[in-house]
Amino acid sequence: MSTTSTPSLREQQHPLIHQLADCIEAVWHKHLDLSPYHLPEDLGYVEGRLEGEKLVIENRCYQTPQFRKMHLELAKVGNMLDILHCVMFPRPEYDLPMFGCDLVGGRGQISAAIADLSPLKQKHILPASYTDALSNLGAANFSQPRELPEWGDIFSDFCLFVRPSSSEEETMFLLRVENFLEIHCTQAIASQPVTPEVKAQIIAGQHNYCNKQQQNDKTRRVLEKAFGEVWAENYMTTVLFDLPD
Ligand code: BLA
Repeated sequence: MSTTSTPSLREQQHPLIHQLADCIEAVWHKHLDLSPYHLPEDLGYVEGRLEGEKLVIENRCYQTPQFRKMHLELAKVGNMLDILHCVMFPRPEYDLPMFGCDLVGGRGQISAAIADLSPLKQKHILPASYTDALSNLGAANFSQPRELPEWGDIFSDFCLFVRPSSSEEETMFLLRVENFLEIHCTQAIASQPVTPEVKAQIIAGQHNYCNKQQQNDKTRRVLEKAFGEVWAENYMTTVLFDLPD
């Protein structure tokens, strides 16, 4: 394992991952006042081995007045597996959903593309301003929708979970995520702090979100195989889905 810095991983990744990583950072820089966020134990850049292949993880992390932590992670396992993972954790003083996105691919094909603005206060119910803006985007039609796992009850009705089947569908996914981020950043900078009671509800919602995401065995298995069980548990609970205080 090493913690030195390296040229950007995205240049070696699937084009959709590269484009989405650039897009996420561009929207963040355009709308938000970013400061650095330091990950625990210098887990910014990590190398391991999985089934004889090199696993590289590159993290970028920021915070803003509205967001406690905005995490963009790129990972690559040899030529077998390419991953983009992104989560924006709102500060619990603001009634904002959780933006989450995961792209998983290998050998030139993205097998899982998921993006959502997930409600925290009430199951399946987003703030009305979000429902309005997201409804205005119209329906997203993909030829290969995918079934959410059991723990996926945290996601909203606007959740997109597909296997993109052509470059047109890859572009559609990219544009959709850009729309989600534009809506989210615009709403976030206009939002006002909530009462302590609502804040407590939001904290409970973030705990539930993180607990459910920690049940993703597919993520856990990749990390366990490369770094061992203890490291994977630590990484999933302190870097990927840490709970707010
Ligand atoms: C699926 N995530 C997966 C898969 C792998 C990973 C290998 C299976 C792909 C497939 O079924 O085609 C692996 N994802 C990783 C790893 C990391 C990662 C190793 O992020 C990190 C280093 N996951 C998230 C976020 C969301 C998410 C933020 O991290 C959603 C907002 C969702 N990933 C998600 C879902 C699945 C998935 C719903 C499908 C799970 C299933 O079908 O059981």
